[in-house]
Amino acid sequence: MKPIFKFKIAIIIFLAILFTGLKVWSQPVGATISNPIQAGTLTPGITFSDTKNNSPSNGFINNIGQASDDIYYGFTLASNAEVSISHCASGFDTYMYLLNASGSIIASNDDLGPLCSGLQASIKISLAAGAYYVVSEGYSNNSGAITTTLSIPAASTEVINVFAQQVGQVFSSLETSRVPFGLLRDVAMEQTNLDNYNGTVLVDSNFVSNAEWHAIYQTLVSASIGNNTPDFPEMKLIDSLCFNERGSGIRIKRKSWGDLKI
Ligand SMILES: [Ca+2]
Ligand SMILES: [Ca+2]
Repeated sequence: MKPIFKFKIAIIIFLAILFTGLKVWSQPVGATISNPIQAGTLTPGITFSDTKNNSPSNGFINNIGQASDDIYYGFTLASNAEVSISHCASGFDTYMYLLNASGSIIASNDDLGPLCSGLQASIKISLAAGAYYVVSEGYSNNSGAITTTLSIPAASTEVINVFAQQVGQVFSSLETSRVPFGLLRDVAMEQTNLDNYNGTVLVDSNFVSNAEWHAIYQTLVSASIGNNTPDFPEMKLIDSLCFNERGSGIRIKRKSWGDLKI
């Protein structure tokens, strides 16, 4: 073989290795079960949502199920829960698989699942605590933007309802509209002793920890009674608006409603 041919062959081999290496290296997160998009440990009442396009040009590859490229998500359950997984917000015919920690398929859906009315896939299933994977892809070889959402129900709803029913029976004869400010401490699910924060004990600061503040606020929310109750924003909204504005413990500054003194 002439030296020039050897040189050409070496170049071709080098380019082939380089191309293959780049292809593997350029696979996006979510292309394989070993490198899934992490949804983390699902939080009760909080929806995880992510949109990715499984078009072949985006580098997700076809490992499982339909002929289209797969997008892998990983999530964990801290305890047993009913998990809702949906593609409802996607704009084309999708398909979905739910895998256990070993990668075995434990559920799948094409159309008309429990959460979506059309060609978008969805699954609603009770699962034990542990790690799972969701595969989002298109039916057959369809591709496009797929919005995958994961959620578990708010954990405290049932407890609050039971508590509210019992309190409602106790105070059924109370004329709630006459309760000043719509707050009655006797009906509250007290998560802290409010007397510790009534201002009668003078201290050099009214600083409370994040956990104490949550306990105070949630106690006040649960003291709501009647139809003249103030509008309490959800705790997560309070968190997002308040704590990034919180000063040195002198007061809590709210973006929309002025200062809240406690
Ligand atoms: Ca596939
Ligand atoms: Ca479908």
